[in-house]
Amino acid sequence: MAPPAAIFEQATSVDSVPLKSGFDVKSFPINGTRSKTLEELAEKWDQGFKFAPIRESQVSRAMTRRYFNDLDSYAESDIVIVGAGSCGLSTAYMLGKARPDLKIAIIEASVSPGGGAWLGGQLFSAMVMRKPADAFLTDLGVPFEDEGDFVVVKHAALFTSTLLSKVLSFPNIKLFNATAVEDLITRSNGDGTLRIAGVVTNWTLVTMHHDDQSCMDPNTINAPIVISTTGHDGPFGAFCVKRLVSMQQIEKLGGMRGLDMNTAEDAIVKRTREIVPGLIVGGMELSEVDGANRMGPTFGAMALSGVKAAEEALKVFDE
Ligand code: 48N
Repeated sequence: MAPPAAIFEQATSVDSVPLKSGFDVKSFPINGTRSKTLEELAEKWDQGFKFAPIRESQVSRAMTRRYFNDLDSYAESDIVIVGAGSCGLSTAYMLGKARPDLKIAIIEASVSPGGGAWLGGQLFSAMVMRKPADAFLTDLGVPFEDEGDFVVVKHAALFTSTLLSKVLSFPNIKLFNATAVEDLITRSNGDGTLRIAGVVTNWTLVTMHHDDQSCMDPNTINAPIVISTTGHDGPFGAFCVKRLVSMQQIEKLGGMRGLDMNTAEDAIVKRTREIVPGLIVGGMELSEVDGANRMGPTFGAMALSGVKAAEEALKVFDE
């Protein structure tokens, strides 16, 4: 029997599908691929199909009990990652694999994590990564087409959704999305400099409306290491490095420079580092600190900056 796709290749519409002789319509994919359980269900739609009974409060308690247990547990985290874009998620993936003993909280302002990595560039689907970042894709299990000096993932969402699913599957990682970091917890080193000791958080919608409401105090998460990957400048972007400037811990931002792929990607990966004690910066947020060039629609530096940021963090825990 010819595979269904091959049949549809010749079709101009479903009605005119030139069914190959011997094609058994009843074996059409939907019937051929449903699991046994779903298959059994399908026979019951009209014979008393019903969901199991529930009381609304059971749903509420199932969500809130878990969420508040997580808030309680991650109030003291080992590492906080600010920003779940391609760099932050790559960092989390490397840390989750390397150190299942560490408690890692990811704080993401948007409801949907992934940052700018759902499309390749100018709304085009394919994602380009320059070698040697293909090694990260291989480690992650994301298929790509090899074009010599670079590789192409057929859809950026395939990379980001695979990375996100792997990160969320680690038992020691918790994603708090729709939650913004709106300040940093600091400790004085006694010489005018500060060490970062955690983050100050609020629901993102609250953070966005501090100016038009009475005070809505935040929550906190203590952690000896914060890794900030909040992207280049924008409404929320480059948050932690901007805060370092306003706390006089760094003099000023270098400001992201114009697009130069060859310069930008090497610089971002090589300079991923601890900017002040307790705060590691990676990804495009770094371009705002050092005045690095931007690279535009190529993502290898985001993945490998994440690999490097994880290494920098583990140096602290391996000491
Ligand atoms: O994707 P981004 O913006 O940042 P990166 O560094 O992970 O990846 C950057 C990459 O997408 C590019 O910009 C590409 C390579 N283009 C380069 C170029 O030349 O244009 O993700 C940052 C994430 C976002 O999801 C934000 O919502 C989040 O960080 N975020 C925050 N989350 C919590 N608290 C905050 N204060 C905050 N600020 C940003």
